Amino acid sequence: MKSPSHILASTVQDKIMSADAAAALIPSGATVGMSGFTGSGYPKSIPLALASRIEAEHAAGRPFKVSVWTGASTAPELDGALAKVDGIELRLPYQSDPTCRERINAGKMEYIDIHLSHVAQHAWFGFLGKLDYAVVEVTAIREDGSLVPSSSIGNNKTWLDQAEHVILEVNSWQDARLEGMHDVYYGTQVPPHRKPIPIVAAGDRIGETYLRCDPSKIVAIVETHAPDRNTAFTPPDETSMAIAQHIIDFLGHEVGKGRLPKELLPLQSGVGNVANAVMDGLEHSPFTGMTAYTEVLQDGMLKLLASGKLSFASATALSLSPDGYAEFLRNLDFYRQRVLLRPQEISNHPEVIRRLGVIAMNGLIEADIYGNVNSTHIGGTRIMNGIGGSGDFARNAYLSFFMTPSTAKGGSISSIVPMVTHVDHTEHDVQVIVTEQGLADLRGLSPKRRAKAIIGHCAHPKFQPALIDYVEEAARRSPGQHTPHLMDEAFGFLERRVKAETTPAQ
Ligand code: 0RQ
Repeated sequence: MKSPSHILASTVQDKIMSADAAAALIPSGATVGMSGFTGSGYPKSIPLALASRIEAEHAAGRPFKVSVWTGASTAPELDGALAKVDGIELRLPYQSDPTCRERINAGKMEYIDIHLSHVAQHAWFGFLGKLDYAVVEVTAIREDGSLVPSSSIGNNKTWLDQAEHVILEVNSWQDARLEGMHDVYYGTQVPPHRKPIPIVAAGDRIGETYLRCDPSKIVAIVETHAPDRNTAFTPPDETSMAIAQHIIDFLGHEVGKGRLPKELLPLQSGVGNVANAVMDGLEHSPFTGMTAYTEVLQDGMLKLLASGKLSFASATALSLSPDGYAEFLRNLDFYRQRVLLRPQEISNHPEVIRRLGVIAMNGLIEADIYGNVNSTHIGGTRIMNGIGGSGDFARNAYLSFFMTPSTAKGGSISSIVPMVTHVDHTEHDVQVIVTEQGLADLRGLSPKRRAKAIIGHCAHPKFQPALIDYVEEAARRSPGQHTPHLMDEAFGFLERRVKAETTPAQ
């Protein structure tokens, strides 16, 4: 049989098979470490084949589930397909798939929401149990058996190291010119043998270009030709542009005060439209020579690279729109000089984030008047996505921003509340909160002063009176006056108060 050009190692040729045959190797109850990070570099055909198999098993009355570990969110062909057939016993870490979300919130799927930088080390420490299979997308298998990573690296290094068996998807859709854009660091050790991670600038290369894989562990290789999810961003609206402008003005203010250099410090930007809008806003800002040390490279950052405003971006995944990806491929030789993809344990490493002095910018669902942030839960019980890398960056950043529109659901819900219904980022990790209304700089403020700043600058005018009322009432009745609260009213107060204000008297 003629060797396809992207599978060059002669030792593994006999492992090439169909996705159905590869999926048939995975037994019910297995734990599978899959590649994939924010819609890129995930296996495209094996999860679908596995989902069909699970569906057939269920139709025959036989239970069949697997546990799935990934880098972060994937796509309908992986999370969506497996969740739809009730094939996932347990899922970790970050996901954003609607079917997964529905199954998790219905109590039909276990989900562990874990800091992205923790996943690999928890696997090495043995905290998560045994990894049976790695299913990893790669761009090519080289003659010496080393693997050219694809459009994300995520936890692939760890899955390939830790899994008992390895299944590779070699995706010829991924551009061969991705080769050389990766930096896979093999120096991480388990305590007490750890050494410093030698990154002192966003663009530092410290590792290897390829992933290693013990060929004796490879049980199947499947060839695919399928695109990444690559969803389009909505163009920045008035609200996200206002949030972006507040952040840019504040950064300018910090440069003026001498607390930031004029090219700023390495940027981290979360996922989603608001984060993308901030990058868009930076395009029209006075800052030049910026760098990024982040997880995902979205369209906004690509534009900054193209214009030269951003000189380098380190990430673990590309997360581009179809247009963004087309631009990336058109000018790949340019971007190759300016983009590096690393394992997520390095892109999100607390030590490196602290050393570089990253400026972190992440979204939130609700923030309370004292600066605690909920990024993950609706109403305290229903998961939206997960904490992702926001905690890795927020706690260790030089400056940590959290941003959101001041209201949700068509203006009916305030994003600023007396007490968050779930805490992801404590008041100790949150330095600046931004809404379209304004920006609250919480640095150096005690709790009561924070409340004043957050309500005054960030809350929507419609909800300000109720929040002020809460604070005043808490100042009268709270047993402790460090962080005054009315425990019996904290969650219901705002709703009741606003309802009373808007319901006409009988
Ligand atoms: O739901 O679409 O059903 O209406 O939450 O909200 O406003 O579209 O905002 O897409 O920027 O996401 C925090 C979820 C924000 C995201 C979060 C509802 C709202 C909508 C989404 P609908 P928006 P965004 C690095 C960083 C955690 C992970 C992270 C996130 C939906 O930023 O997942 O930061 N962050 N990772 O209607 C009820 C409220 C609400 C609310 C919003 N107060 N009450 N519903 N919603 N606020 C990247 C990685 O780690 C990979």
